[in-house]
Amino acid sequence: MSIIEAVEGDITTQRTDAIVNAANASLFGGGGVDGAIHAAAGAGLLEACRQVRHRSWPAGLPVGEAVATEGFDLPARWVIHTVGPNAHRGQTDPALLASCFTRSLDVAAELSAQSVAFPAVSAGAYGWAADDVARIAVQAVREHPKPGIELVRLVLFGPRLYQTFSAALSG
Ligand code: AR6
Repeated sequence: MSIIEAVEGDITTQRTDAIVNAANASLFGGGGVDGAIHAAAGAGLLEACRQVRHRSWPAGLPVGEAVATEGFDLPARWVIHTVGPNAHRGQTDPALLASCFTRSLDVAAELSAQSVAFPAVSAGAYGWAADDVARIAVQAVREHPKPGIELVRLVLFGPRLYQTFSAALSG
């Protein structure tokens, strides 16, 4: 039985085995949580992402897919990169967003991670409404078998997002 919790905070400081990055298809960094993770992890993360592209995803990581690198200078051992659907490009299918959470948990389980922290994937630059992200994230995490994963922590940037996710978790 895993614990699923919401906290307000910065995902880059989380001491979970893995943190999830709301990346873009290039995996070469960006703004928002992606920029914060790359800044905190150091240059090794970008180099590892380049290797992932070269070896596994030469055309870029598809929306709803997830892939892991080491965490380099982060407290977390692993970064699991996922690409959320971009509402501004008409990517509004909830299954795509649910897949980000499901596939990230698949990857975490493959790594034998016992704890995983997620940001609110697609709730920033990619334009999804926070309450939709919260509902879809909570449902996807609850429904996943989470083998070996004891803790899933949803890390929300700011009090409003934290309240939105707390409400979804208590529903
Ligand atoms: N810790 C936790 N959450 C954060 C942090 C942080 N340090 N910084 C921002 N957030 P976004 P997206 C929240 O835009 O919508 C990037 O440029 C933020 O408040 O980071 O999936 C990528 O390269 C929001 O609630 O991700 C892509 O191009 C949530 O993280 C694109 O943005 C997600 O916002 C991805 O857009």
